[in-house]
Amino acid sequence: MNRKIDKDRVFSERLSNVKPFEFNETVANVFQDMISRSVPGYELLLRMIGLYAGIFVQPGSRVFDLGCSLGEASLVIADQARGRDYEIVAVDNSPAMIAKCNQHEPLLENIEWRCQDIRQTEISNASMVVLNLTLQFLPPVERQKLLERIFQGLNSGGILVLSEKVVFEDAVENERMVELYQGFKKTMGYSNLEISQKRNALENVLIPDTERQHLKRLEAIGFNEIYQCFRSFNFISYLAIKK
Ligand code: GEK
Repeated sequence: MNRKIDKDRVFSERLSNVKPFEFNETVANVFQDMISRSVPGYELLLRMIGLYAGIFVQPGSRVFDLGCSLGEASLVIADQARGRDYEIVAVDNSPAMIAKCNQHEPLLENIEWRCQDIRQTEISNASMVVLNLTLQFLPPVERQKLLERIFQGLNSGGILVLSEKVVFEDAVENERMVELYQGFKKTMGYSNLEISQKRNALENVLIPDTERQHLKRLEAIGFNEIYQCFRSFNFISYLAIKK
């Protein structure tokens, strides 16, 4: 893959009509810059996923990277679990993202880049399932069902990595966190115009849950150990283990 990183200017010009956000070619072309400047701690999240892979990937099993975008998490997993006999199934329903994944090293033959809706992905014999900032894009009523299927498809000792943007139950706290998060984006070089247009574009596209909703759901589904291993502003990541 061409690792040259193009700068995200998708929302830099004033738009007469801000359309709902899409993972199209324009976004895919700048996605690496967009996500690393928009998600506080994105690189650390990837490093943590690699660390989990080193510990939890079981020989003979499968790893699912659901909503893989440019495949960064799969690449880190492949690096950390090298030499083990296992497969990675990396899924995204954006043809533009998967086209770019297909440009990664052909030597990564244990990764299947698949253009598919993750709601159609059959999960079985999994030792690790990654939902790194993806669940928040599914319609809320469909989240529980997907997580249940993931739980059923995980082997004993398998893990789910769930990273998400969260919303706060208390409106004042939520406003404070939005203010802090926008401040973070400014430190990453985004203008007020870019921040507000992107926020409008994501309205009704990225629908965050609360921390309580995440925890209740993971517990109800049956995950035995749930750790919140990461937090930065309104972003969290859980490591959930099936005994
Ligand atoms: C990373 N995990 O770099 N089916 C398949 N893919 C979907 C669906 C769906 N129903 N809905 C959304 N996506 C990545 C980052 S980005 C997060 C994940 C973000 C895909 C969508 O096309 C996009 O590529 C990805 O989920 C979300 O570790 O942009 O904030």
